[in-house]
Amino acid sequence: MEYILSVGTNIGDRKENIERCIESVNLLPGTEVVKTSALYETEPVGYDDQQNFYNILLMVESKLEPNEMLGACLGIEAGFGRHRVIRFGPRIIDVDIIFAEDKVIETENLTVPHPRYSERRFVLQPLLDLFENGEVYGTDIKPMLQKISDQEIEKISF
Ligand code: PH2
Ligand code: MG
Ligand code: MG
Repeated sequence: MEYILSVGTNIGDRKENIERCIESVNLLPGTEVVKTSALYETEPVGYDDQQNFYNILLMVESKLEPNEMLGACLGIEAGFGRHRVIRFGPRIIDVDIIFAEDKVIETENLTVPHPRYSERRFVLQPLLDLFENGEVYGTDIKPMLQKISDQEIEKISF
C-alpha cells in the first residue's frame, strides 16, 4: 500500500527531527520511504502563538495496514517523547496519514484522507512535489491550493 505521510515539527532542532523521523519510518517493518517532497518552513495554522513549523511529505510503500500504520506513526511520536498539550499547538514531531492510496477510511481512531488536508498549504504545496500534475489519487488539488494561497510557506534547503 502506498501512503502519503505528513511530518511536522516546531520544537527543538527542526531539521534534525525531520531527518530522524524519516529514518524511523524507513525502519518500520516492510516499509520504505520511496520519495520525499521538498522541505518547507511554514507559518502555524490553527493556533498562532507558536514557532514556525518545518513540514515535509513522505511517499511510503508499506505492507502495513492503515490501522497498523497509524499505530506505527504514534509509536514514532512517542519515541520522540511527544506529549499532547494544546490542540494544533507546538509539537516536537507530528506524523499524520494524509492518504492511503485512494482508500476512504472512517474509524474511531483514523480518518483518511486526512480531514483537514485540503485547508492546509503545508500539505497541499508539498503534494505538488510528489504529484506534479496536481492529480492526487483522482482528486485535483490545484483549486484547493488557490483558496489558501495566503498561508505562508517557504521552501528551504535540506
Ligand atoms: N500541524 C498542526 C496544526 N498547525 N501548522 C503548520 N504550519 N504545520 C503543521 O504541521 C501543523 C500546523 C496540527 O497537526
Ligand atoms: Mg497534524
Ligand atoms: Mg497528528
